Amino acid sequence: MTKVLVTGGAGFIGSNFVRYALQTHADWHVTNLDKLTYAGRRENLHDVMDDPRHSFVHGDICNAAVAGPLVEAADYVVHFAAETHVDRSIMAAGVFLKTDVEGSFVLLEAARRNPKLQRFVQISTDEVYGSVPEGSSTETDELRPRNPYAASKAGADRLAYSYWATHDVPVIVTRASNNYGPYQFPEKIIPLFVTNAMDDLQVPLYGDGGNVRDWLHVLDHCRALDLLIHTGKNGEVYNIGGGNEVKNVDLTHTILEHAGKTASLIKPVADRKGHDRRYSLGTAKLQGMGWQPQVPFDEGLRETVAWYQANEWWWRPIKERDPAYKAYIEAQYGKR
Ligand code: NAD
Ligand code: TDX
Repeated sequence: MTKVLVTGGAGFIGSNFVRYALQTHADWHVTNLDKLTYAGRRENLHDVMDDPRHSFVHGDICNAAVAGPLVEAADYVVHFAAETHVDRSIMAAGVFLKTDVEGSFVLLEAARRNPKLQRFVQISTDEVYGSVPEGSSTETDELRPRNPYAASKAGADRLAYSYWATHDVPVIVTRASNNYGPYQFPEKIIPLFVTNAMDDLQVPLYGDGGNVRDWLHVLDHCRALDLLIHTGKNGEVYNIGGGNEVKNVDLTHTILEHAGKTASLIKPVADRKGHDRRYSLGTAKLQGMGWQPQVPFDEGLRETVAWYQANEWWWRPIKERDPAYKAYIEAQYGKR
């Protein structure tokens, strides 16, 4: 059995990756280390919790006593665990530095002690490039993060690289664009807007709605990671972009259409502080290795909207019964 340690595997992308990995690789045993923060939920793993090839460990990547032995036992580490929401990093950045930077440091230190480790995948993000007015970011571009989340991720991205350059830890760094799909926490634009629309609540569009994000289906992300784990080159950075650059205002109209609602639900609200105008990833490097995104955005978005419509059991408890979620929504958007 190949021993794979996934961190943050109870979150959005991590849980999709765990499911994908168990289905795709019969010879993988996945250990899933997750702190179960507000964003990490056992519900995300409901169909794989009892799989004998999946072991869930409830723990913190910052805790070396817990995380260290798991890293030391692994053949591959796929490190997703992070604080991930830009708006929360604008409200309070401390936990972003703690988890995203220090947590990565704890894992990398342990990786130094594991001579049989074959791959340490540092999951970074397109946000490390900062706002891109024109053209597309390539892997060698300067990093210009512009919000505390992005800066924390950039710190971890370069720290991971340094452990390859200095200590020969078999690190690859991946920078993906905005993911969408099932099990995304309803603070991010797509699940927030879909679930609000279903309840005829307004959808708060920041600024003029002209900001552009490049949408990547979460399963296309998983497939790219799988390819990179097997054929990537240590010390290298890989962009993973969906090639679907869409303005937020256009995305919002499409979501409302799919949800069977009208544009009257759109509520223009104050802009996000330091709001990056555009992200755009050049993906020639990954495409040269044989990867192409397989999910057309129209289809993927329609299916994703349908998933939230069909899975109210998954999101209603968060939106209706979690006091921390309600407090966050009020702090971010004001009282309804
Ligand atoms: P998420 O917020 O849905 O999940 C994060 C997970 O990490 C949760 O399960 C949470 O409990 C866990 N976690 C947080 N702190 C932890 C800690 N100290 N110890 C152990 N577990 C901890 O995030 P996501 O959207 O799935 O993102 C996963 C990764 O992908 C992150 O590293 C993020 O920066 C990166 N990324 C995300 C996107 C995107 O569009 N969502 C795009 C590019 C990169
Ligand atoms: O209520 C909202 N209204 C709105 O207009 C929210 C939540 C967002 N937006 C805008 C801001 C962004 O331009 O929508 C766009 C997408 O916002 P988010 O879903 O918060 O994602 P973003 O800030 O682009 O960051 C995401 O992609 C990169 C993930 O959250 C990060 O973890 C990832 O690294």
